[in-house]
Amino acid sequence: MEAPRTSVDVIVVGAGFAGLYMLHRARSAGFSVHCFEAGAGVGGTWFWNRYPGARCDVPSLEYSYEFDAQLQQEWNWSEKYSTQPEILRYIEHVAQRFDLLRDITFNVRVTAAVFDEAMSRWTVTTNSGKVISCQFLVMATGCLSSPNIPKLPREEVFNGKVYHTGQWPTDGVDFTGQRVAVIGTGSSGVQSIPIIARQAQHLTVLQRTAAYCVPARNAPLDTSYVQSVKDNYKEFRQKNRLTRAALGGDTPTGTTGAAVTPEHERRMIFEERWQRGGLVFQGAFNDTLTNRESNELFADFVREKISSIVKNQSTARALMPKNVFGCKRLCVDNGYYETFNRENVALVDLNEHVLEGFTANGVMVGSQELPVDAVVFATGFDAMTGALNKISITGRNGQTLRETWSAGPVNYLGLGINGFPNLFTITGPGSPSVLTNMLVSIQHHVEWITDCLSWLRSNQHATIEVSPTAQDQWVQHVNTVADATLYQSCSSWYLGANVPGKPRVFMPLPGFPAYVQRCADVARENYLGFLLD
Ligand code: N01
Repeated sequence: MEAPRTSVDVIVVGAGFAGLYMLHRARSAGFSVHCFEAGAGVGGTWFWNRYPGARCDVPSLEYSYEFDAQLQQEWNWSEKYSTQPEILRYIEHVAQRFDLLRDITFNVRVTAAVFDEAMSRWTVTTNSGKVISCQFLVMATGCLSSPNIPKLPREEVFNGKVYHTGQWPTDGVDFTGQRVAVIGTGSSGVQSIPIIARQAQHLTVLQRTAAYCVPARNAPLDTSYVQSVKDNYKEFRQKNRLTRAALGGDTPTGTTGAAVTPEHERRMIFEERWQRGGLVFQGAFNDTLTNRESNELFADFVREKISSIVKNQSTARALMPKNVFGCKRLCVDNGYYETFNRENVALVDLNEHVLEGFTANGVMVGSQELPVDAVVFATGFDAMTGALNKISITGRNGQTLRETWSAGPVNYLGLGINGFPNLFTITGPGSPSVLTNMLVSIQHHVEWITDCLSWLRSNQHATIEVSPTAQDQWVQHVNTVADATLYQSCSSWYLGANVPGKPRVFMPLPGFPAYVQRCADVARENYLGFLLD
């Protein structure tokens, strides 16, 4: 890496999938760019989340960049769902192939950014004391990158080891012969629990909310299938982009639940998707998240499956989710429910037994000591706003982002915020982001932002800023779309409800195709809703 200059056109914060592509795209468009990354390497989510069993729940052939035809033809994924090490190898390969490393500073965290109104530039400060100025600041800080670690009393007295899935040690952890407790049963817990169970002497799963899990049916990729996708990669990607979640275009969403009345037909549809595996299960009907009756059909089917897989029926009942199906992100598992048939695995329902804190030898649960050698927090993230709010960002008139978002995030298109000129957020709240295949949303945002920067340059505008009216209307629009769904019905990280004290606001926007159309219209109408200087 060359030493960063003191002034560049664009600073990108974060070197995950979003930051790397932003760096590549903006540099290719002729801007000088520098990227800061807190980790020691590229990869973002895939750099930090090295927990046992970490893999993507979007199929490998979809969870990859499409901007370079040769790259997508040459790269070969080994499994239907890629593991974390394989995805990390891919992203490292991309960084090298496009010569990105020379413009990235690693092991440095951006701590502050202040907009200088006289100069129309951002001054960015890092924890290494570096101060650098830029015209445009692009936050590629990730939606799930700020770990949520509950403060349990007396952690300091615990003699064992404590881990968080999102901050896993680079060298891995060997649980052989150990008694382990995993707290949390979202995607990270569901993926790591089967692997830890196979390694540890004993595993106790501490569950607060039971998750809906669908089998992944992971397998090595069939070469003739891969070739058929590669032969028509453009059409394959396009089909995916036209779905609500920008994924699974080969498995179209069904009709409404009510349209399929005979029970045996419904069961056939569910069973077929259950056997196929993966997130497309959710698309068996098209009103899963808008119609309670339809939703209950899904919920009942999964509960029945749990009852048939888990031998101990009391454990099976505790594993059966009670909330609305899909209002927390669906988990895609590899033998999760089966793990509870193992002799060395126990489930504790935290609704019945309160998790009181640590002791020297373990944790106190329901007034009883559970002796363990290691505790794994699979407790998720301060999603979507957490990483941005960690940085002190000051826009016009001394206005800070933390204050602006104190009642929940507000912005326009999930891309820009009133009072913060020339600041862009990739896959920010208010955009489909986490409700989609992230790679598709990331590429869409990076390309939209780069086109915008080029347009500003060609039209000699120094700044672009969201108008207050456009922002108000957009926030209203996101709320209206979310209110028409069942997403508000449970305490998910989509709502910030997993983090104590965080405002309860539904952050992402459902529906990718309509959103893409809106972004294109805005750009075509000379960035309608933005103020230009
Ligand atoms: O986090 P989560 P995650 N005491 O928030 C529990 C993506 N991802 O890291 O539901 C006890 O989903 C919490 O309970 P509750 C994916 O988008 C993708 O698993 O709040 N328990 C919950 O059970 C995913 O959705 C992949 O009641 C506490 C769990 O911890 C997102 O990241 C893999 C607690 C947290 O679940 C986040 O997933 C991994 C407390 N104080 C992640 N606080 C794939 O691609 C929280 N919990 C497959």
